Amino acid sequence: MTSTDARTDPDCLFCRIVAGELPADVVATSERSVAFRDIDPQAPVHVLVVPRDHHGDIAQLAAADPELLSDVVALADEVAGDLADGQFRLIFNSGPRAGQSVFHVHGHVIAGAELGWSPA
Ligand code: D5M
Repeated sequence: MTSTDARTDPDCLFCRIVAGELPADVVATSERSVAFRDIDPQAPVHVLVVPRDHHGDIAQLAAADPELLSDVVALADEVAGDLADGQFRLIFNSGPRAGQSVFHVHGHVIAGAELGWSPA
């Protein structure tokens, strides 16, 4: 399936969370995106921001719907302001070797602490 084939994928974990079929600790929403706490937090604030529409990764989202990518970033900023001091790291793993395990694009909002810099 490509990013333009459908707006939802019934087999996609994050599509099912967006649809309310699976539970999640939702902390913020916009018309087009949903933010929920990561199940395995790596920082005091670790929230995933996902577009409601299914796109596999950030490059596919940017190519197909740049306004939706902008909406994801705006919701990440809102979450960091609500749950931390407004300063945050926004990480999009893209591809298995970069650590992507769920193939519905999601930004990791990491905040609430002094952050180190050791991605490898
Ligand atoms: O990030 C995928 C992230 O998704 C990873 O940090 C765990 C998180 N995850 C997996 N399942 C859930 C559920 N059900 N709720 C909340 N968070 C979840 P990646 O960049 O693809 O490795």
